[in-house]
Amino acid sequence: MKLPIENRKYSNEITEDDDGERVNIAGWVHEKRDLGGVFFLIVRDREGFAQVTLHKKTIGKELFEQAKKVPRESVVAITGTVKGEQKAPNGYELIPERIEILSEASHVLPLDITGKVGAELDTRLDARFMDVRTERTKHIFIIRSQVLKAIRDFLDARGFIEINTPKIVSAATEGGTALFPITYFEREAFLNQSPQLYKQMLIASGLDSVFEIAPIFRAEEHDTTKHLNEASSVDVEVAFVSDKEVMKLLEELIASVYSKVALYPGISKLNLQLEVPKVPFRRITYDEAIELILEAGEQIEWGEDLSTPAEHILGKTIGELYFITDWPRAIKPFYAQPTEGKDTCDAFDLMHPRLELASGSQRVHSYELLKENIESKGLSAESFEFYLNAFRYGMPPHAGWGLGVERLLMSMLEIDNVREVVLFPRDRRRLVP
Ligand code: AMO
Repeated sequence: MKLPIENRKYSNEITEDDDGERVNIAGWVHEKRDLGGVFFLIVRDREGFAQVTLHKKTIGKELFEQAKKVPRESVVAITGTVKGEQKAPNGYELIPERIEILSEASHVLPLDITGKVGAELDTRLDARFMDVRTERTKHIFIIRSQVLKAIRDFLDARGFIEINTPKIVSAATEGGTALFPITYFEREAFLNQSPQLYKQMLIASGLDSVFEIAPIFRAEEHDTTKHLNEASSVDVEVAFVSDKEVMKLLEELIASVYSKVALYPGISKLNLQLEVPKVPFRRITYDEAIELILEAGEQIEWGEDLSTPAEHILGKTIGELYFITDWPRAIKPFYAQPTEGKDTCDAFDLMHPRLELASGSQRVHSYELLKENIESKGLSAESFEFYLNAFRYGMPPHAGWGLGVERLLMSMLEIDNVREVVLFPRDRRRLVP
């Protein structure tokens, strides 16, 4: 067989109307069925399944034996003639004249692809290349690709410019969550926790509305179903607007992504009825959130961050996507704009009833205030000089947010563990594959 395989067709590109045509297909041997006089090979490709039918009487002995022997999950290329067959997938079967084994699979497979035998998530992640061959996992990653495209299309239509900022950095941005130190020649450097400082500096560049979709690294020690050590974040920063405008942008983006994904036929493979959330989402203040949590009998003091049980109480009470606004200054980063005359700031979190999806804020754009805020958090203004400089020569007021791609996907697809929506997740124990 010459490569590339000439005029290769996906299984769903062939129909009963092609009856009598000679076609080439290629894929994995999904199943073998032996009915004595007839032997079926079910070949799988990205788009579905094709049934290859071998009648013992009419097909050459050599071909018949070859088909029987090929191990499941081997990669084959098949040339054959299409025959309309209502009982077969896509309404046709293929009568082969040539079966070429391009790669023979070992007999004992690490996973069952047909879905008849379930496997633990760890086993699936260890053999991820194979796990993606299963229908459910494949559709999760096709949807992930569609979500990213929907986000880019949405922001592009609103005049945003896509940026790329460094992932090897010299300073922390998100305080509380720890950094991964790396050796950078003679100096210490870190993997970036967020493109926060860079996206803000680009507001001083005049690019006006910018976004980035890129990895963020968090040295989270805890092993939970919603934390990764390497996650993907959609970061947005907009000049000359307030937190209110970027909250509106965020809810409209979420609704737009849901409505795009809802049209995807593969959604049925996940047994989902996707409901597009209505905008505007509900907004509650941090104070109101505290009241609801206390009313439900959970302990919390004003000024504390919300624990997971507290988030769940709110989620149960509210039951849909919502924003929490007006956070205490002390638990939000130095770049959030303080609310005048109060100990709160103009920051918000976007919450799904199960977990936090995004955070954002109006940013401090005054050089003096920013410097003061950095110092009041116990950080050295000197190590932020490269960032502070951008505030000294003309910095527009601005606002923005960061949205976790995996959090959005897992909540939208009703998936319990965040690792399911990352091809090769990184957590405390997992560094390979
Ligand atoms: P924050 O730290 O809240 O804000 O992060 C933004 C969003 O990123 C996602 N996220 C994570 N997802 C999986 N695993 C993790 N360990 C993890 N950490 C964060 C969450 C979270 O809501 N600079 C600000 C954003 C801004 O103000 O523009 C920031 O990074 O969905």
